[in-house]
Amino acid sequence: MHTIKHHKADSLYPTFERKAPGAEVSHYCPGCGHGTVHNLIAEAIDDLGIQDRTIFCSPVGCSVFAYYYFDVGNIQCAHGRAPAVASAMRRVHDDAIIISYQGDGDLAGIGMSQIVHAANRGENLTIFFINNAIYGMTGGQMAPTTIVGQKTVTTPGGRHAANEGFPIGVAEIIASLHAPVFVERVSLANATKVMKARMAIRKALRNQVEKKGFSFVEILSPCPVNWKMTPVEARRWLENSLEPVFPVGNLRDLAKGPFDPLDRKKPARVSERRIFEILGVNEEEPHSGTVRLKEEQNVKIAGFGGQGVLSAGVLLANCAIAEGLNTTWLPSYGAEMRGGTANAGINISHETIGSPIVTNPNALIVMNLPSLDAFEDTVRPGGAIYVNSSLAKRPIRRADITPYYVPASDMAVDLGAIQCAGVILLTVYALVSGAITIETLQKVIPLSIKRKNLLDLNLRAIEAGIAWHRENCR
Ligand SMILES: Cc1ncc(C[n+]2csc(CCOP(=O)(O)OP(=O)(O)O)c2C)c(N)n1
Ligand code: SF4
Repeated sequence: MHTIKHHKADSLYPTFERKAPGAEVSHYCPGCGHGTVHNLIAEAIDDLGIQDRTIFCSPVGCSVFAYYYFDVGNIQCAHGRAPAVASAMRRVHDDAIIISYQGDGDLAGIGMSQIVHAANRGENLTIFFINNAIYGMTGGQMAPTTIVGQKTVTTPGGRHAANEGFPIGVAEIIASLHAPVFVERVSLANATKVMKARMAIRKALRNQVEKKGFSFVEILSPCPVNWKMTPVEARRWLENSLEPVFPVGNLRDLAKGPFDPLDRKKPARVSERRIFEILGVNEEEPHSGTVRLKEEQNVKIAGFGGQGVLSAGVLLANCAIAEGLNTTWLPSYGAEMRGGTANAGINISHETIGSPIVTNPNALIVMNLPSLDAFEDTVRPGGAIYVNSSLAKRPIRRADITPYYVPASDMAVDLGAIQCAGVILLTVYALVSGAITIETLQKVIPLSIKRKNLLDLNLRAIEAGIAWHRENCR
């Protein structure tokens, strides 16, 4: 006799630990399609042997807690942004199998542009789009895929095309682009259709394993609770009302043949060496490794656009790299090309840096008065403020911070170029904090400044900073 043993897929956790009440059970409502799709995906992951290299991108929506279920790498993405997160991971993890799992509110509402552009780039990703024609998690509002006449919380009289537009066929939109290799719509209306869904899910994952390109599976899925039906009624409605609007079937399968819309054999990747060149970092330059930080440096450099605030930040971060330290640089600037406010946060540490954001710096370098006004209160007690006193002509108000008033713009004008003010302040910061050495600063600056006269000016700016420090800080 033939025996079939059913067991839970290895890539699903054995129990779903949740906060009580209801610990160790799925948080999905009875008859919900999410659980079915989770199973189909998990079994495919097992059978393809990819559990250890799969990264699952959870959306915002009822399936937000997919990371409680899938025993794979997990990341939870901002609403609708999973395709962008997945694309970024694609670029850095060549061998990872990356799944973006999204509802219709997430993918076709707030995230429509993300999915269209990821598909258009032909990212080698697998997208599972759970279309239940409603916003489930938030209590049944109209989704872009809600069908005409369907009653929802926000369309109590039923969706009317003249008011809310027509339901959007996302699979058709994706199939209208050149790059995707596999687009299929499936349904969970009955057991036979679930088996078809199973095959499409496997195919979409296998395509990624074989590096074939962008695969998209739209899955028509019941949401009995918000459709206000029993699970059995919901499956019937799915078949009789949803499927006619969203016909199931394959819309594209280029993965079958040799055709590769993106000519993937010749990947247009930027080499690491080129990235170093763009950043102005010399890869061959041995790290000096001489600096021992007294404490992690969280630096904010702020001023107005055109003062070289952002490039001073890049210079500092590159010096930190040259010192063999970990660093991040995160710019923030107004929409204007010139004259708007600009600031950059730079972290420097011996340890791995968790976030590039600098909210409370221990070193603030301010190039003008508005920046001093804006950021003085954010500095941590015991920190330091390096003030460009040529433009920020007031003493600092805080007593728990050490100020350094450097007339950097006047000094830079004396040298012959006002743009050098940032380098003067950076030099004073380097000498006071010890976070980077002057030798490193002198070595790194030529990597990003190619014009000889500008380079000379900047090297003289460093000398001016050293002289100011000698006269004022001893
Ligand atoms: C930026 C942002 N906007 C709105 C919300 C509220 N919100 C949470 S889930 C959701 C809709 C989810 O619907 P869908 O993607 O269809 O998934 P389902 O819950 O049906 O599985 C919305 C609008 C949010 N969390 N974040
Ligand atoms: S609200 Fe709908 S989509 Fe969400 S868990 Fe319940 S049945 Fe599933």
